[in-house]
Amino acid sequence: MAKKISKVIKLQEIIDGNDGLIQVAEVKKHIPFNVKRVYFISHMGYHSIRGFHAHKKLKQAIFCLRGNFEIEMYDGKWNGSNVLIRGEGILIPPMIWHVMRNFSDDCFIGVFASSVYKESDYIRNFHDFKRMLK
Ligand code: T46
Repeated sequence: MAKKISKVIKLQEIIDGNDGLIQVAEVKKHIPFNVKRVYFISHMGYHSIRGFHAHKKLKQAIFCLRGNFEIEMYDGKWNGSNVLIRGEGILIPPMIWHVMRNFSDDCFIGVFASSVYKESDYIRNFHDFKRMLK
């Protein structure tokens, strides 16, 4: 079986009776880098595909805050897929091709990133990515 690039991590969840849910991510405890950017992804359709790229230097922690979705990662070989449900996340180190799909209708994703947005950090072509891995 392929060695997993990153294991599933869990947010701290505080279920506050009938008054709601608190989901907590702390740097060092849940996220092993300093966070420079936070963004949220929502309103996907079941057939949406996101990701489909790698980053040269960016580190990210991707959390499913509501619903569920599937993520696949490639670091020279495909490492199987992880279905993330509410409260679960995964760390994406640099130079990992990742693809996110099969989003539930209510899926809501929160991403913590180690850098501000830089298009120059993206590798969006899979053949270029495979060449750069060598
Ligand atoms: C990743 C996965 C998990 C910005 O202008 N600023 C931003 O901070 C972001 C995240 C995106 N954008 C623009 C860039 C593109 O024109 O929004 C457009 C779509 O971005 P992207 O192709 O990166 O979207 P995703 O959902 O495929 O990827 C995002 C992250 O960008 C990416 O780093 O790993 O989520």
